[in-house]
Amino acid sequence: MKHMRQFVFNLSGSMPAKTVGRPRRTFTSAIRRRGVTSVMVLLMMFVALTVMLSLAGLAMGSMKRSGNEKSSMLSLQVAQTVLEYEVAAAYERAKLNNGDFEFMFTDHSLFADSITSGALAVSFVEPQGNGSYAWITSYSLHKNKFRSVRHLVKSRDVSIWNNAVFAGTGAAGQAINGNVDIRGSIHILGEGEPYSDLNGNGQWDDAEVYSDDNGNGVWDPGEPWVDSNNDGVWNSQEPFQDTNWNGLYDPPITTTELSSSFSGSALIGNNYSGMPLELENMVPPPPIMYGLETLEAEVRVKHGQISLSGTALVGQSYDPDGGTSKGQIDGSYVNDGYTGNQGYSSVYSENGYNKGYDINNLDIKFPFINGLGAEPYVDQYSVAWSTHELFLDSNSMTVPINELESSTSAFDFMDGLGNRMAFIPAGQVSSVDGSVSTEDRMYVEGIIKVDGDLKFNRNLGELRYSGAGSIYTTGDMNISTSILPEDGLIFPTGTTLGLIAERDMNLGMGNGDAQLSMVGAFFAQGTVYSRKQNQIAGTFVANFFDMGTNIPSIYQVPALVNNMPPGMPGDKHFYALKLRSWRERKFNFVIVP
Ligand SMILES: [Ca+2]
Ligand SMILES: [Ca+2]
Ligand SMILES: [Ca+2]
Ligand SMILES: [Ca+2]
Repeated sequence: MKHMRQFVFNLSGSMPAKTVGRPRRTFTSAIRRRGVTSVMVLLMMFVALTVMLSLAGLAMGSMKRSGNEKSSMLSLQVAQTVLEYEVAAAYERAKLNNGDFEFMFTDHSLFADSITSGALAVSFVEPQGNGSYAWITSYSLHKNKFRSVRHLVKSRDVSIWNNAVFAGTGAAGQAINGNVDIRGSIHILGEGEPYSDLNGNGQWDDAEVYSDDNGNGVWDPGEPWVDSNNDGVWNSQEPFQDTNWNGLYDPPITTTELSSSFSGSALIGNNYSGMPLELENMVPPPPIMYGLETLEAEVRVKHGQISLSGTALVGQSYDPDGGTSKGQIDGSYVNDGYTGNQGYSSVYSENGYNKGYDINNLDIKFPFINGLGAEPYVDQYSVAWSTHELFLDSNSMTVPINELESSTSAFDFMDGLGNRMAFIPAGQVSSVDGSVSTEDRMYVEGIIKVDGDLKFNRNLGELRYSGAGSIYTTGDMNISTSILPEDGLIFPTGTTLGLIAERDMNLGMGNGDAQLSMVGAFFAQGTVYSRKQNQIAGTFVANFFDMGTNIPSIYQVPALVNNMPPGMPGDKHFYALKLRSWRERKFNFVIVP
């Protein structure tokens, strides 16, 4: 305004020369010739001139302002670019730090100058709470214009083993069948059985229909056939991995099919409310966030719907345990939504019920041990194995045991790789540490392989374990007894046990089996079958789940994902990055150059 006013004043000073010089036949000179020159006329001229000169002043002022705005905009662009760069960098660093952000100050001025000459920029990463959140802030200065923007970011561990239940294939027969009480996260892919797409059409193809004229059960050249794909040749069935052993290819779950169906008192919960005390004392307490115990439960379904009927719930409407445990789940990402006679009205999630699957970019697949769909496995020493089976076979010790029962004699097998398995019947002195216990005990260290099936007989009563190991069977794992840490040991930090079945895992399926209590990490390439009201702490990873009608409970142990038993399939870490908010920071000061 100051400049404009001066401008108007200076030009106004020349007005008399213009108006009192050589008379011209203009509107004003005509008036003068008529002798009616007056203050009124001068005033009109002054007003007209002032309006014109003011317009000119405005135009020049806005040119100057647009220069300032351009600098400010460039400064904002630098701040935003630096912010995006730092978010990506902080995410990469967090991946190497169990997903937690670390404090970081970075001078980005060289980078900023390359974006806009003369710009300066810095950034801060400020972790919040337990480190899974952080404010990331950038500051930039360009030609006296200061701008700052920030993101609140969250890293979320979406690893396969950071769930109570992870289901791979799924099928029209449902990935999870039957009622179950799940505390913690679930992740269902529902991708269908893996297959070789020989004709490259993106789907599994059965053999083309033919007329078996010579009755030998196979197509022979010359026998008529229906060329479904019009390639001029008869196509055989595309090979597939029959993960549920039903003799059929199970396709991906469609958008209108169920991935899981919950009714009765089924629950996907975010807390340990109602957990048997015996189990709760064997695992660390859940983390506390904002004053509430929470399992940070999220529900993810890539393909298929979740059916909720009766009193079945996803999350709870209130915080149980007198308001000390979190009721709502942290997030629901069910791509095809909820159905059933209650549907989404029984979903209590912080992000509502209608968010789709959110981590397609991570391309998480079911960790097949072998066969079609098996991927290379990188072990803890960064050695890559073409399949997980090859890793297990090369790093395990095979024991000549297919059943553990009360009459099994004490044994203690070990090899030069640090693998060891001992069985210590009740009342006998342990060959591992010399102790005596009234329970049947098992010590597992490293990776133990069993050819064929392994059965844990119910006459063991409870089997108590110590050590840090995994047992891998090339057949089924049949569990008819409770399997728990030894007294005083906490899973998974004081002791840890992984059970790996190349085929199915059967829990309490034997005639006369009682309900089981178990703590561990459980993997089945086929199906996990559960009967009885089993109480289990840990994680199940399998292609299918058949939970029956007796409502087993599965309590996720959040510490497991960072304290895994050795050699478990799918123990690679995946972290998702979430941008929770963006805002520009305003400051009440001016930079003086
Ligand atoms: Ca095909
Ligand atoms: Ca034939
Ligand atoms: Ca064909
Ligand atoms: Ca099948």
